[in-house]
Amino acid sequence: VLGGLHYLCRGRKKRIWMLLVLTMLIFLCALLISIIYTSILLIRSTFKGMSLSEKESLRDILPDPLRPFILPPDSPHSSNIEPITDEEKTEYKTGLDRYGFNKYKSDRLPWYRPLSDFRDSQCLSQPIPPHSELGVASIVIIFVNEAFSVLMRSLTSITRTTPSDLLREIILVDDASDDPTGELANLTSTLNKYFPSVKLLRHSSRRGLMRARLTGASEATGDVIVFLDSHIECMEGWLEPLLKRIADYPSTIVCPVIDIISWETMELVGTPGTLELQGSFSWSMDFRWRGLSQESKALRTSPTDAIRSEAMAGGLFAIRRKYFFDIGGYDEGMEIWGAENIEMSFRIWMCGGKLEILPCSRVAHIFRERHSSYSFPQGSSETITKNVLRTINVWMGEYKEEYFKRRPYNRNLPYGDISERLALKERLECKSFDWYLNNIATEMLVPGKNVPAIGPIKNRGTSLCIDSEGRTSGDVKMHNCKLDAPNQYFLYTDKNELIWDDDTCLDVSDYKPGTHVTLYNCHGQGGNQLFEFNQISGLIKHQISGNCLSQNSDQALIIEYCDSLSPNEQWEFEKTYF
Ligand code: LR7
Ligand code: MN
Repeated sequence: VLGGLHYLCRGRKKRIWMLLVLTMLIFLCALLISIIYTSILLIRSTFKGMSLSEKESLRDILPDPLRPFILPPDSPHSSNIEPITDEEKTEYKTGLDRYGFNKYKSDRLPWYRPLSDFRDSQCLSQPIPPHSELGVASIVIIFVNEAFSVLMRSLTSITRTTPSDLLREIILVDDASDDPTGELANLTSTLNKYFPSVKLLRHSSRRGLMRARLTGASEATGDVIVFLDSHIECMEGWLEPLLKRIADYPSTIVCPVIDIISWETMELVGTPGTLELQGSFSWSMDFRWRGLSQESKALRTSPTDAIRSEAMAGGLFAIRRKYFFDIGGYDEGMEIWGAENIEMSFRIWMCGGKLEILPCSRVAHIFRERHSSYSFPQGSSETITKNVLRTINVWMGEYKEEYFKRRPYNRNLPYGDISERLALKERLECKSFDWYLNNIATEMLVPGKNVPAIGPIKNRGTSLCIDSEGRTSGDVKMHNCKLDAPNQYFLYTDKNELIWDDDTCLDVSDYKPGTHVTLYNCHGQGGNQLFEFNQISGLIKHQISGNCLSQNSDQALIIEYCDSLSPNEQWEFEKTYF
């Protein structure tokens, strides 16, 4: 060989060439070996389920035991997301009846799905403080008979979107599910497999959502407790703004914006962009959303700023653990569901705290078709009424009469012993409900404040009264006057609206004399809903048409040419505050 080489490389030039070729050969060999080696590595790791690069990024988002390396199944069990066969249709129907949402579809959706980011773009450029300044959270989720796939999706979305160094623990409280479908039977083993660090506590009998949350809270060890419903999906970056705000203002309850997952499609249908709404309540003690008052608007300069909120929806919020207990936790005399959110809202504001919605934190929630996938052992309206009566008797003082105006038949129902809650109010030196109405819930309709006259509204000609008949649409009728009739309790506001049951307005959309007056959702835009009461003549003029309220022979409320001499156009309010 050497001889041959020597022969080939006889010339000086040839030798140099040969050297070059040899170097190239060696280099090529090395390259080939390294390519083969990396491919073997790649193939081996793909056999383990994922590629190297994927593995690296998963390690980034799943760094500790709360993010078990074995991921829950990500792909649908089945492609049949729409029920087709009779059997599938029955499964769809049973699911909807039992749970109030499309459980059929939920069972076929992956546990994890990325959600579109609805945050304002400015949220993304907010500086994120070092995690060590934020404190750690304990997430408490209570449930009773929750659909298994929905519960798993809630947990998966939390573990995917929550930085592990901000999470102390997830505590699940099973409020004595009797599990009629049997699908929760494997809950413990599934948790052990996919969510080994989730703590599961069980009540042996139903104790209701307030006491279930207290059970979870008393196990929590983090700086902050975050309460969530069991049918939610968190969006990227949801927790950091909540913790940041509490770190800055420790006696604050903060809520994420609640995006809507439709019960029908199970898709996210929340409104993108900035949501300029706050939580509030009606005088019949239902939670509702309300636009921001001028003062609340003035408190904000950027779409990322916190929204001051009169009340909270109740299911999703964060609070410093110590503060939660100091401020009175929940009223243990309340049962199952309802009013605890209003009670806590009053208490927080009146006893020195604050309640806010943070637009950069968003959590989606399944809004059911109808209420509850669980029973109310004492009956649903009895239970909710009891919770409401406890709330108003502890916190509202004389303003509880506004509730009884709307629900007179609930006045004498039993609501148990509230002395402990009254003592709490005393101990915390809480302010009055009057203070709350004047400083926080400033747009609630209050007779004598922004309501100069209240019904029943009596016609001098016929002595009949304007009556909504309990409806929120359709023509308005006249009935015999009754003092305690909620359907005749109309408020004449300082904005010149005639309002029944907080948000139904008298409305006239055709301006000809003889036109029927209808009930219509109050839009606050004036227009067809403005009336002017003249105390002296007794006329109530529909401003835009220039005609006056009257009644026809069919006992319907109509508009007519104004005639101050006609008794049918003269009206008397039950009480005025002019
Ligand atoms: O006896 C019970 N035991 C429970 O553990 C009854 C209920 N629960 C659980 C239940 O499984 C669920 O996880 O409590 C949680 C809340 O019950 P839901 O989902 O039936 O309530 P909701 O979403 O219909 O109602 C809202 O108002 C309630 C008032 O009592 C609670 O405050 C809910 O937490 C609250 N939910 C939200 O705020 C989410 C957004 C809704 C809006 C607007
Ligand atoms: Mn809910």
